[in-house]
Amino acid sequence: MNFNNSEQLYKKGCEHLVGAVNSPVRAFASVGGNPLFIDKAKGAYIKDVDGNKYIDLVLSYGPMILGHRNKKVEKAVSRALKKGYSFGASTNAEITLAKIVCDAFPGMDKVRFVNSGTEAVLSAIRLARAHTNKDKIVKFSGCYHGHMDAMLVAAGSGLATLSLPGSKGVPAQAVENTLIAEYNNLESVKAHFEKHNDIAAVILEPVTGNMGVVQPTDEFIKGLRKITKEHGVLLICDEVMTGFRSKFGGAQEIIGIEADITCLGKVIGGGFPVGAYGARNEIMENVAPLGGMYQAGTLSGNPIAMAAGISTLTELKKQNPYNKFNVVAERIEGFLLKSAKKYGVALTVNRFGSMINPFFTATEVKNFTDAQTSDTSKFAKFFWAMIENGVFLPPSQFEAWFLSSSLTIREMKKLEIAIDASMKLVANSVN
Ligand code: HOZ
Repeated sequence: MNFNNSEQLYKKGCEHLVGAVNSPVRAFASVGGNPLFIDKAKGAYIKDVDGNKYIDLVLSYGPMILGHRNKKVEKAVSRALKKGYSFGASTNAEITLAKIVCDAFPGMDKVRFVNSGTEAVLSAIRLARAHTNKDKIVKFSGCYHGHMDAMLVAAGSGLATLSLPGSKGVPAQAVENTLIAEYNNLESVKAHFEKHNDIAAVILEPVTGNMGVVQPTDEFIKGLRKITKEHGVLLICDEVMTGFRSKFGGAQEIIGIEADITCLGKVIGGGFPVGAYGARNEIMENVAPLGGMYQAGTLSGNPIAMAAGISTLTELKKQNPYNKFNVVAERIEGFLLKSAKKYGVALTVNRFGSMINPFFTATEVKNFTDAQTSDTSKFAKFFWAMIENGVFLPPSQFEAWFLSSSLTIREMKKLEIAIDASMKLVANSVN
């Protein structure tokens, strides 16, 4: 496979971009080599600037749930473009998307659109503090909630990929109200509740994607909902990845809980920059202009992004691909486990709906400590072998693979062959 054009763009990109990327996970730092530069994508496939074509399991880290350039979304975006790109004033499209989102989440009467998942979380945390008049936030190690200062502690995603415990440039005061607990360990939360009476909220990815895919046990998630209610502490579900992806009503619909505040992003923008946070009226009424919690944005509710979101969610509801996702993910899990067994590679596979990923460890992965037992050098070899076999994966052991409704039996056959060849290479290069 030839990557000459990507190599050249990488060198050129390094002159004026940091590491030639605009987000560190894209830098291939933990798998070695230089990032691929993308030319275009369609359906289940993505093509790099050297003309190499891959089945895309990155899907822009989640948003492209219908595959790339869905015809209906393209039409809706083109129509919106003809009317203007940004107005700095309200539009009917915002009301339409707000209704679709609030109807999907029973715990949400009102929603505020922002431009990214990071913005959604930082606003949700401010809102929780405004509503409770308390400051502390309980966060779980391995959960990633974007790059606001207070959440860059024991975070997954890029920090885990780069093996960074936290970020430079975050003042100690910015994280002194962040309390860290262990995912799937209710006792670790109770310990904080016993010690502190100024906790505003507990935030979590109800199913994680940023330390790889990890599901909560029923006891953990139901217990968390119960004790937060008992203590008058808000439960914030960061469903930036899982919202509309696991199910139309997010992971909450599957695991049977209702958050006090839900954060969304990715799928709700259909590939355009959108985030959102929403809650019951009594909570959202704290937000300006109704209340005294300030949060704003020039491009928030951007008409093009709203059009993409409305058409993506409308099409998603029509396709209802959630059963298909389970079947496809189960088959991919089967391919991974079968080839790992065949070649004697220790492997654990976690999946939830259309999110799946293998951990190169024999340990069952229930939290960040378990996830970190993965052999990341094996993942790096697997990653490049998959590239050579025409599959684009996130360049990190700790990022979920995403499925789109564009995958067909044809891609499944290719995936089976690619996984088998890549696992063989991992086994051979280790032994
Ligand atoms: N936050 C996304 C999922 N971990 C990845 C996007 C990025 O960091 O580039």
